[in-house]
Amino acid sequence: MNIDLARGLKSAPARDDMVIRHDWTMGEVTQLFALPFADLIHRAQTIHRRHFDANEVQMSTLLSIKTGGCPEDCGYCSQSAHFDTGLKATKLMAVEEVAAAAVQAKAGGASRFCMGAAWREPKDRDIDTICAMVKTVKDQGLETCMTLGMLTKPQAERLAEAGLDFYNHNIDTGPEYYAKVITTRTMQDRLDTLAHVRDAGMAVCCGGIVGMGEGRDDRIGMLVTLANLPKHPESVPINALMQIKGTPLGDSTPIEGFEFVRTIAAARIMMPDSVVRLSAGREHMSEELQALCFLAGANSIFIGAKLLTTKNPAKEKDDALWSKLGIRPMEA
Ligand code: SAM
Ligand code: DTB
Ligand code: SF4
Repeated sequence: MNIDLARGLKSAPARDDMVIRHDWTMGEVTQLFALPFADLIHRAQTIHRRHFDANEVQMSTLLSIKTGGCPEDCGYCSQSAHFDTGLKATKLMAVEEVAAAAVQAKAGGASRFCMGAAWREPKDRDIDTICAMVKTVKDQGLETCMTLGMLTKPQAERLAEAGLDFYNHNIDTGPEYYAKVITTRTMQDRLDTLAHVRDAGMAVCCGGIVGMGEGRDDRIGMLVTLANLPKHPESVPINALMQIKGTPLGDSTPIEGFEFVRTIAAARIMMPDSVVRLSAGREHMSEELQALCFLAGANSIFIGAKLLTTKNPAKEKDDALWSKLGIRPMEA
């Protein structure tokens, strides 16, 4: 194997791309982002092919099991009670409704079923119902993922015992920009929850959002924080902001396409063993931009026409794209 060829450029950081690292610096990742586009993609694709089948994409479906009325003030979110977004709040869904949605998700080609609740944190009295949801989804032969807000250690242990495979809890942005986005909980609160999830033995799904008015340094800060965790998240969702009218970030300047692809490529290079998810935002992306994201090392997506409260491409449109690109679903 020709490592120099894989690096592609003399100005690339002189560290071995074969090693899984947890000591990334802002300076090194700034250099990565500044590479000529072809060199960056070549390096990301080379690493991608060492760790994954480059034509396989992991496919998850999302279900909002409790929508709206959330006490947190995340400036991007349709579900925060702090902003008037016109969203109707609901109670926690019944286990049978979740089971029916899981059957549909499986039929639609998903291998993982992700359940999201608009909570700051689950109440202990809801945990039995949540665990019953995990069991019923697993019975369909699907992997399970939940995103319910912050967890205590005992709550994380209960979810792990119930068989929950993944827990999603995003850091959302870089440390410097964080307070401009959320004031009701800190980055450290999030890192504490991630530690409870890890200690309980579940796989971690953790990433963030771009296109919230942050700078490249903030995107780099987010990736450095993720890649320097004691263990890389198994799944790293990179969401392009779905702009929501009525939220403070609803009028943010959308991220430029090549900058989004660079963010995906850097995530792939920094976390070679992780599945990188081209997460929210596909609805507004061209087929060509999505293809560039896959070339840059994205290998996971949400399928199904709805994310939590916003749109995602329809199955027919996605199936046509997979066929044009020769993409196959990754088995669980
Ligand atoms: N309430 C829980 C929490 O925030 O911890 C779980 C659900 S929350 C909707 C999960 C993640 O979805 C957020 O952390 C954020 O990264 C992402 N998200 C929410 N709204 C979004 C939007 N409008 N565009 C892109 N990503 C979004
Ligand atoms: C993640 O990183 N993205 C998903 C999932 N984790 C829970 C959520 C995207 C939400 C997009 C906005 C909405 O549909 O409300
Ligand atoms: Fe609530 Fe989660 Fe939305 Fe923040 S992202 S307002 S915690 S639902």
